[in-house]
Amino acid sequence: MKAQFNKICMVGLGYIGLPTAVVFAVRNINVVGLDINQATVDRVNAGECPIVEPGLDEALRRAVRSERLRATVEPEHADAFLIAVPTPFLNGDEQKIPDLSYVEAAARKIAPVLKRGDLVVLESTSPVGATELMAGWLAEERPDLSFPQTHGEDSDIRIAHCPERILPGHALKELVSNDRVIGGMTPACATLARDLYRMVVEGDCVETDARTAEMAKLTENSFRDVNIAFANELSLICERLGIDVWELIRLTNRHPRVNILQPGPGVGGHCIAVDPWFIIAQTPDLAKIIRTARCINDEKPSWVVERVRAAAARKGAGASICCFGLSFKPDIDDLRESPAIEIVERLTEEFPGQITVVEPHIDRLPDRLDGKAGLVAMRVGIEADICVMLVDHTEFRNSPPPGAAGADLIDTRGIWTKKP
Ligand code: SAJ
Repeated sequence: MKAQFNKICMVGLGYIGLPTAVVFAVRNINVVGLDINQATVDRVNAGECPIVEPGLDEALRRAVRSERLRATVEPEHADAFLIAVPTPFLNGDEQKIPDLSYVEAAARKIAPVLKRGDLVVLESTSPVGATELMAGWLAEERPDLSFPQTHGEDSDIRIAHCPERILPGHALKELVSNDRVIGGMTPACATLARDLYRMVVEGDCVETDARTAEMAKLTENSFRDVNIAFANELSLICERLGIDVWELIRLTNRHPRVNILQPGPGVGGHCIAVDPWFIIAQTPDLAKIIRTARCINDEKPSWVVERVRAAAARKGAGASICCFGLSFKPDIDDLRESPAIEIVERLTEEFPGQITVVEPHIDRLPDRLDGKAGLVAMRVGIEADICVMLVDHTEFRNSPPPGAAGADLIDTRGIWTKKP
């Protein structure tokens, strides 16, 4: 079996696939990006970056100019196929069950161009067993080739799961420096996938089986979710007991074996609030802490709204309310699945005409808030009767707390209440 990768096909040119394709291409590996969206393909081929990620613009331009990277909507031959397509919930958010239809569509799409010796890697965050399902879909399409589930180490096609673990905003660096968990359907599958990743990864590439690799990714994000939920629960308890939770955490974290994360207005983004449900869906009777943590974090926006409601009652009718920050975490412009947006939207319904927002990373409010709230400059926002800190952007951290006489400050990030 060859370990020679002359050409790689990246399936899905989104937040993970595109930076991954670029990282391989700038290291002089031929990459073809396969996507279902013609507009994305056209933009990539024009050297234009369709997503916001520091440094990606320039690297993409270089990759396309050097002819190492191009994009297409039609599958073509390659030596390795890396699949990074969405794995959302089935039927939207109602049922928290993973939807593998994009993975299935991607597998069936590349199946016709597979040839003996090829490697197929699933990178999408997936429930345990998804890699085996993918192998099944490929085998259905290509009865002329052998696959690891039936032929083990003698299979024509090698299959592995290698979950991405990059932090949005640090993609180009983390794609290279992070360790990778490489789960093969057989040991030979893992070894071949490791050879591929070693071409660009400077961290360790650790081999395991596919199911463990799937669970590793879900575990990492569930670990973070559970730990944020612990901090969020503490913030509720401390509020009731009249204790500053931020000071409490700073003090307890001085213990050599305690490291509590930070409370906030809730957990946003597309990963940490989603991936734990993949574990819960498969083992609902066992995943008790994981489920409880999800619920605690999902309920936090309601708690923030309740606190604003109480402040508004104190201030009297028509009090002006300014919310600081909309993105799902600091110093980015990514508003998707942001608890701050959920909070602001609920406040605009309850207090129409009274809400303004300060968000230095955007020029206009998202459609769902358009016409319901005003986007204002910081100097205007700090004059509000009630100021609600939702996202601890550096710009906010570096500014003094709002100073309007008698203003009510609701600080979900602990940057206005910090003691020296
Ligand atoms: N948050 C808190 N308190 C904290 C830390 C985070 O409330 O102490 C909130 C943030 O404000 C945000 C949410 O959690 O709303 C998630 O932010 P994050 O920075 O923890 O994580 P993501 O979603 O940007 O990226 C995560 C990362 N996973 C882990 O750190 C275990 C990243 O490495 C993964 O690649 C990514 O999910 C993914 O794609 O799965």
